[in-house]
Amino acid sequence: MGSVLASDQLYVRETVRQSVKILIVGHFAVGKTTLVGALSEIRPLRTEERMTQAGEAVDHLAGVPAKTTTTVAMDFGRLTLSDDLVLYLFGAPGQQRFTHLWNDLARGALGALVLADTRRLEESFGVMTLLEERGLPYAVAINQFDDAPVFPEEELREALDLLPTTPLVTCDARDPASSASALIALVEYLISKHQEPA
Ligand SMILES: Nc1nc2c(ncn2[C@@H]2O[C@H](COP(=O)(O)OP(=O)(O)OP(=O)(O)O)[C@@H](O)[C@H]2O)c(=O)[nH]1
Ligand SMILES: [Mg+2]
Repeated sequence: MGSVLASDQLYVRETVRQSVKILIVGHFAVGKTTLVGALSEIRPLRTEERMTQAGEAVDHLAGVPAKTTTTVAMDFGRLTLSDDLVLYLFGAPGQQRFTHLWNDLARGALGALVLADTRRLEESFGVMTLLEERGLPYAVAINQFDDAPVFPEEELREALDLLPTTPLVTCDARDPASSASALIALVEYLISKHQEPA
């Protein structure tokens, strides 16, 4: 952070032919801002606000006691995935009180990466429902926190009630390579859906 970006990273490459809007979604404190920050080749735009005691009753800090801020509107970043494809990443807040923002954020998006935490899997249903209501395809990435339980894939699929075709991967949102693999799983899924006969 704070480093001067090389100009070839600051501007979109001339070879880029396709730009795609992707949503990064998930419940409170699941690691959305961290993932966009780890992946973005430009300084990510953030809308963090300090959390106050008033929010304690609504935003549960179990498992993330060091958290002092929360996203109040969106995260934004950019990732050039190949010579001709650039992804624009929009992190959308998952708390119910922010769902009105979704109508704007979801417009024009091709798909979403749903981040989930195995300590609070049931909290992922809200965002998955919002995506399904909007017909947006998604992949699920478990953000593996150090002290969170690890479950076999089949159990996770069942607990999250995923369709057999929905990609499910594990990532560390702090790690750019791992986060990029999760996004690539989503993009490959979106491409395969696009190529399906109608
Ligand atoms: N151990 C560990 N901590 C992580 C990981 N990802 C995020 N964190 C931490 O978890 C906390 C929450 O991360 P954020 O990126 O702010 O989560 P968020 O989903 O943007 O949160 P809201 O915008 O408030 O909903 C931060 O303190 C991160 O440093 C991870 O993969 N492993
Ligand atoms: Mg955030």
